[in-house]
Amino acid sequence: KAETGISLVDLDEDGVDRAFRADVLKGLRQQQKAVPARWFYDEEGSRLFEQITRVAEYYPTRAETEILGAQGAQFADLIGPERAVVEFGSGSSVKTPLLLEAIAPAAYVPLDISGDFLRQSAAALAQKFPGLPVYPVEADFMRRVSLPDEVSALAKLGFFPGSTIGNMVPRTAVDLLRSMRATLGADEGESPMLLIGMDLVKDRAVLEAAYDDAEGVTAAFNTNLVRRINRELDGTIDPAALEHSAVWNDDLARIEMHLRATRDFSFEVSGEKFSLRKGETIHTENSHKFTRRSAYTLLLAGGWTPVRRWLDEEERFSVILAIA
Ligand code: AVJ
Repeated sequence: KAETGISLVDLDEDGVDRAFRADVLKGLRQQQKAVPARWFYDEEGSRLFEQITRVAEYYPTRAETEILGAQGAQFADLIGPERAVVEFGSGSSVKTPLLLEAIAPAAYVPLDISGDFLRQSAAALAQKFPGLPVYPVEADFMRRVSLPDEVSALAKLGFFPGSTIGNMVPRTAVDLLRSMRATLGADEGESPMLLIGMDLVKDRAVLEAAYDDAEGVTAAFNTNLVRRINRELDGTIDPAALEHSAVWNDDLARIEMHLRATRDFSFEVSGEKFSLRKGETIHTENSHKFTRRSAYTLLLAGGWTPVRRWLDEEERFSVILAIA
């Protein structure tokens, strides 16, 4: 069952996403210019991300998929078949089926702010798992979400793969983990569980290569943000004046992606004037990496107690099961 509801995307009279414009203008007014990473994912950005997951240097998707494929029997043991799986995000066509096959849950509830994408992937999954009730919910999962009545009596398993938690600074990540507790009913009935992918700290060269592949797919993904700003927000940014940069920040244990000005230049976005000096950057993404302890500390701060942790064969990526 998938009903069309009111879109959560707030468009102005010209069809421009107000939140996108507000985030971009606010970010460009800062001393260190920045645009939140969530705005990468327009149609072209989502296509480029898919392509990133297939480049040789970008190991996280392959490593996590390996874990999900290899540990199904243990997931089934620890999680059981009685829960509703609540996925934070629309679900990937590869990882989600691995989990659903392994535990054969009572229901599947994907949550996503983008209704079109959500309904598409929910329909594909419902086809692949004919006996499985699927209840897509169009919602911003950064806040507490009301789940459908059909799953109110079931215990929940939250699923948050991809190390997407790593795109948030710790304060935001803790807020999200606490919202997940509330969404999954931590204070009602049986304690919810959470299965979460968290990428690991490793050799700097391996990390930097994963975010600056030789084919230039990640560079294109980064620069696509500028093309989106130009198209949707009347931007006049010359994409050729910006170069992709991916650098490991060792103090904060994260890869930072920036777009760096190769010369001084000025530009406009939505009629507002901005300028960059040669060498200045627009910060476009953080991708935090974790150790066993830093992952556990973050989860505990968000109200989740780690139960079990799995790694891929090469020990590049972790999947952690936690309980509220
Ligand atoms: C899917 C958001 C986790 O941070 O590794 C890939 C996005 N950015 N290459 C990541 C991404 C550049 C990815 N996440």
